[in-house]
Amino acid sequence: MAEFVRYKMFIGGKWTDAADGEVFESFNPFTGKPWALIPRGKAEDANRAAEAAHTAFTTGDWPKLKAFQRGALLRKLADLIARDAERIAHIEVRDNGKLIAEMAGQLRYIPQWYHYFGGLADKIEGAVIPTDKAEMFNFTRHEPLGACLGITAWNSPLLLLAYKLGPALAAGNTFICKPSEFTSASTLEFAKLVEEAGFPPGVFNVATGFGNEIGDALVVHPRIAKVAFTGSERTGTKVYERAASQLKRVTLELGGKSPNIVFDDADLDNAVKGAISGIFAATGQTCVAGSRLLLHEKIHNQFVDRLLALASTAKMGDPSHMDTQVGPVTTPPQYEKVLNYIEIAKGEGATCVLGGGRAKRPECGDGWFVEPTIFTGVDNKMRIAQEEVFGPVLSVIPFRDDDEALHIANDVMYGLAAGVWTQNIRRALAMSERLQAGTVWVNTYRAISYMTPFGGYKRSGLGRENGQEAIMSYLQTKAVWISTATDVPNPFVMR
Ligand code: TXE
Repeated sequence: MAEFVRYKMFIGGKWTDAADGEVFESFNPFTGKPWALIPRGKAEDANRAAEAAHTAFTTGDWPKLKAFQRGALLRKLADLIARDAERIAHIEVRDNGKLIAEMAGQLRYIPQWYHYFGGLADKIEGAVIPTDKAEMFNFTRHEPLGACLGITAWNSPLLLLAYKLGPALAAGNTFICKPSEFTSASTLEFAKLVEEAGFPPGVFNVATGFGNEIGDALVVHPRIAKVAFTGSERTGTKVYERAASQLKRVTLELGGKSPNIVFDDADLDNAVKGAISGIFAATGQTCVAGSRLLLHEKIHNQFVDRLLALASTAKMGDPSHMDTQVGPVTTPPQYEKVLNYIEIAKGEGATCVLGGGRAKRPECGDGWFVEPTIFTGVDNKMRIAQEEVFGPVLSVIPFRDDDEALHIANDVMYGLAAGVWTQNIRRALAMSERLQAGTVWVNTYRAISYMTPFGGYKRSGLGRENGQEAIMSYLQTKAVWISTATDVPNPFVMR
């Protein structure tokens, strides 16, 4: 039997097994074989993690640190991530099936989150209120919330963690990450760097296991002050309900069914590349996937021809090869789900013009590969146009004019992102104003930065991650009133 890497959880600064010793296997999506064992934490482990994070928040060195010292620790962590970027990128490729070409770039970029939020740590300023009351000094302080929980999805574990952990720690909170049970390894590797950076024990914890076991136990744990979640709309709704039962703060980054709209005045060469990167990059497993391609009727046919010409050359295979362009689907349930949606689309009468099933190419081995798939003749009412597939499956929908494009684009329950391809600045501005989405890209797609707010309209989520705004969702405001009067006025009336 092959050697397994056996991981431990990171709780209260210690590496530990689950209380009952149970483990589960983590699989390599390219080989379809297990390679690592991960502790299967449950309620008792959730309790240990929540208590450790709470203790670190209330006692010990962390609450004593000055804001600039928290910032310095975050910057040190950033440098360690940069140092180990390549090693961790390879672990993610093995555990997740993501392309090394994408992961190497992502791991080199992630340190910026910790530099940026490290820099913000000592810029959290309250205000002095020019109060209307005589002999009174009134000011506000922004204080951390306590132990925060980050629940991450499998598609980009360390990037999604950076969105949450950077602002949480900069604001002075402590943190528990519950990574997806499909891809826990990179977060556990990351925890080694947090330890090396010298954060006090319990400031950052990783609690591994299944969502309905340790995940739910953490969400409802009384020590947890806030839940920041990335994942499906369905689970996000459940987490929101469970957290609401204890009035916890919640931010949610959920799915999307993002429109990528190409007008007849667009630079078509660039738009074709934008359409491809919108749906086939990361094997379509991104929340911002441009899974609905809206094409103006005048350019529809020639655009589809160009799209097919480029998409059919996509190189599939081993994600650890730098020149691979489409890797495997990350999990077996996701693999089945994507294949099922392809059948649904066929059943709904959409025309499959590329792919349309499992990839049986020799270079795909035993991996969970789906052929890059394109459907034309899609009506926006079809399930393939309304539901998140989260795979390399594109729905092409024609439109006649700007109003119709806008109507189709907004006619879904989601509102995470949208792309617009046009050379007309008036049209670009009008569309970016009227599209119901948290991000609008014009003549580009999938641009994301630590300094730009990110989040969803409608059922794509609640709150924003990244940018200066993000830090406020990890803070609460306290108003302080100090009387400078020498005696207390009439105690029976409000001051
Ligand atoms: O996600 P879940 P899954 C979509 C995608 C995919 C579907 C299901 O369409 O097919 O979601 O994927 C934790 N209490 N996206 O099952 O269930 C879970 O352990 C607390 C889109 O992986 O949303 C994991 O850590 N936590 C998405 C995290 O929630 C719970 C990215 C996400 O799991 C829990 C991923 C519970 N009761 C999937 N149940 C995007 N839009 O980026 C689960 N979890």
